[in-house]
Amino acid sequence: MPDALPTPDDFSFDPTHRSGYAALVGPPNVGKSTLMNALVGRKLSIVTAKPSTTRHRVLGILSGEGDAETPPHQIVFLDTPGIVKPKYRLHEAMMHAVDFAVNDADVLLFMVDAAHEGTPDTAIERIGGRPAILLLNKIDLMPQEQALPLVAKYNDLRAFDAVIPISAKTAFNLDTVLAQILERLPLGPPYYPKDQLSEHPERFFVAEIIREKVFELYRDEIPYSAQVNIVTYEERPGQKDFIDAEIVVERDSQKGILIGKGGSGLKKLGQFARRDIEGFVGSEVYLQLHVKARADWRNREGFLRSYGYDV
Ligand SMILES: Nc1nc2c(ncn2[C@@H]2O[C@H](COP(=O)(O)OP(=O)(O)OP(=O)(O)O)[C@@H](O)[C@H]2O)c(=O)[nH]1
Ligand SMILES: [Mg+2]
Repeated sequence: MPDALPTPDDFSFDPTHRSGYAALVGPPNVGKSTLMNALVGRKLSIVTAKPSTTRHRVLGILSGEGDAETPPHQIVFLDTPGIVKPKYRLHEAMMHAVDFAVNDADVLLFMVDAAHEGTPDTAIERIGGRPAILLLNKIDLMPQEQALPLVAKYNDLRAFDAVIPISAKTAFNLDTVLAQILERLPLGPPYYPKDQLSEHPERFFVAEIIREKVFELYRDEIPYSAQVNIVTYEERPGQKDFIDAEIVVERDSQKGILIGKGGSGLKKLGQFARRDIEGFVGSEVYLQLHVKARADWRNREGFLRSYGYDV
């Protein structure tokens, strides 16, 4: 006799438990990744002051046991790249990531920058009958008397189930965001163990941290021409983990700028990246960086695929 098969009871869950996907969608640089990190309570998705930082669908999981006001829940957030008109195959792949997230979503969270209002037509087109919440972010930058009419204006569109002014940065109104999501999330069991925060492998986060530093330390086209691949990630018992990462750029001239005089640029990049990687993985690491030029990789399907993009 094999071991007893699990009884249905082993799969039973609290019938008041709510679970589902909440996709964060909107223009570049409005604060989507900042919000997901704030809600999940861990920096899972990189954030920079430059637009088009996020390139993938980044998953962040928020689980709660519930209390008098809140049901037990698991919200799986899908952070997405800012919506752009594709200029490169890379952009097309990024927009696929947005579409996949939107398709999977039980609740859509559209975000705009409150100070740069635009008609969220691209948002409204994508709702498709599902619950949709509009978040007016960066409200901390705006006097209150300007914020209230803005909320009224978006409510008048009657396209969204709720319009919430928030600040992802100062955590203003995030409790309202959670309450509004939970109200619209289907009943169901958790999809992931309740202590899990994401599902990407460690090497994904490490590559993203290095890319964040490229965005912070370099200007113009360099951040946009750069791709980070983890070549080796070796856990070494009793020693620091060994990470070998390659940074791919598009031209030899960019390679030169990235490396800097006598390697000073790459050294600084490595120091900043290593500090954050160690904070993320919780132990010391040995980080080795090198740079390669791959002409026009942003338009080349083979490269994009091997770098993990959905083309
Ligand atoms: N003042 C203020 N700044 C914010 C707020 N939320 C985000 N930011 C800043 O806005 C910039 C962009 O934030 P991100 O979270 O990277 O924006 P995003 O929408 O994920 O951007 P993409 O990934 O490029 O689409 C960063 O400099 C953030 O610090 C906010 O509520 N208030
Ligand atoms: Mg982002």
